[in-house]
Amino acid sequence: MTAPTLRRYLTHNSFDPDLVFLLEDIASASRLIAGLVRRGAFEGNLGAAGEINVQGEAQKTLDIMANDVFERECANSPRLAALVSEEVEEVTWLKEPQKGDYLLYFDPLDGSSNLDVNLSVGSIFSVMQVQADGDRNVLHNGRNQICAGYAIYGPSTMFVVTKGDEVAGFSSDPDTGEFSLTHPQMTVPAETSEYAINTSRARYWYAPVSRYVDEAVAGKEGPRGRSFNMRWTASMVADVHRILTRGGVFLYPADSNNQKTGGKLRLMYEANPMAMVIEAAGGAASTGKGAIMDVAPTAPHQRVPVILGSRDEVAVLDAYHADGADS
Ligand code: P6P
Repeated sequence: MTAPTLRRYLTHNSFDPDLVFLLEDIASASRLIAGLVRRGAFEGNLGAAGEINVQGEAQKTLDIMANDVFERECANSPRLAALVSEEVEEVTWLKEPQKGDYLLYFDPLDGSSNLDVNLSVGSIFSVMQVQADGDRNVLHNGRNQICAGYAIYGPSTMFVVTKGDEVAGFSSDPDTGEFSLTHPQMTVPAETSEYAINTSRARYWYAPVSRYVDEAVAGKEGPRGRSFNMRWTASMVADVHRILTRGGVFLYPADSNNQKTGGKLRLMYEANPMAMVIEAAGGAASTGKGAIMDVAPTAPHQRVPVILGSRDEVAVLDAYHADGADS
């Protein structure tokens, strides 16, 4: 029995037909971006674009190219009303919004600082719907996502998608590009002894995060009574994919150096979609003060604290946040 293709899986798992078209367009964009990343060095595209994006970050040439690929591949998707891209300040309206039309939020190339050192990067996407004819509001909380997922451009290219009930992982055949189901029903183990955080920011951490990391470093002799491992790839997609595959907890928390923004990662096209994937896989996704998907958005590019992964470890961090002062 050959593994089902992405289209067969989507059509056999009650994805709305127009949503199947959109997800296939996103998968096509991912396939093309994988090629751009793979050929980056040959085509001289690994460097900076010389522009600063709405995030105040130096754009890589491939950031802009990946964004253009998403726009081109998805622009004609039936019922797609708007695009919200990390790389574009304004919302791009493709049609007059009608109730039920799709809203696509995406980070076209996440972790692009890893490109010139040949480490895994990815694309992240989230889909919600227009709530009423003519409604141009794109600020809906994460519980309204009808599906979400990511592509990871690593040793293999994978496409991971959920509509909230289960998480399916598809691998791209290097010869044909076809995505086939290789990781059905991906689940996050509830327990873990592996955490991911940028420890160079330790001096900025608030007490709950410092306490968690100190106890993990203390290992068997410490209050947790066991050894922990640490991984940090500076590519959210790669860290989340590892956690989805073998468990772990990922932290990009609020700290005294990101007080103004409340975190680094963006709610609409990084935190929300990854939270939907992780929760659908049995994990948890928190800001430290509540579930990420319960955050009421106030701006398309707003940032939030992110603590996600194995349910039991996120619960420990939530408990420490409930105890500890955040200042
Ligand atoms: P830092 C990549 O720029 C990104 O948005 C995420 O993919 C990643 O988890 C994080 O930022 C890395 O941030 O501060 O460690 O470079």
